[in-house]
Amino acid sequence: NYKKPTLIDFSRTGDRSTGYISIAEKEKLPFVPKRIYWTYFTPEDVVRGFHSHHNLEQVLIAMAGKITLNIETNDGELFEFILDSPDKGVYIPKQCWRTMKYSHNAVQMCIASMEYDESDYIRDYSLFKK
Ligand code: T46
Repeated sequence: NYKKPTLIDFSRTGDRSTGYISIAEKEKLPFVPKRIYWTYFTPEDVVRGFHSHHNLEQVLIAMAGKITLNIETNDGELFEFILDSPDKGVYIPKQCWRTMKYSHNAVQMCIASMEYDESDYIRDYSLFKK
């Protein structure tokens, strides 16, 4: 049951005078989280990612700044997402090649469906294409 990358709208509560809150409740997430990690201070000339996952599913959120996320699915479909609002996330299904670029102030939070397992990574693009 193959799924497509999709934008998730977490929505926000509040207003400019009080500030905002967004919540990742289970109704909004396509899986039950097992791990959360975050990346930050990525230089603007660095591209991260360059891998796919056998089984891992994730949701990426730009908690601050801007992330440009490019995804190639396992049937060759290409997606680009600009994440620049902390009330939005992108669901990345399993078996998608991804690259990410960041603004200097970007803080990326990743909600992951599995614990870290290096053997779940496909880091060779030619193997991903097979
Ligand atoms: C992904 C994108 C969006 C760990 O030891 N534990 C962890 O949970 C993670 C995520 C990473 N690591 C180690 C593995 C590497 O030695 O941290 C180092 C950097 O990881 P990587 O080169 O995979 O970093 P990114 O930013 O290219 O990819 C990460 C995730 O690994 C990946 O699953 O989809 O963020």
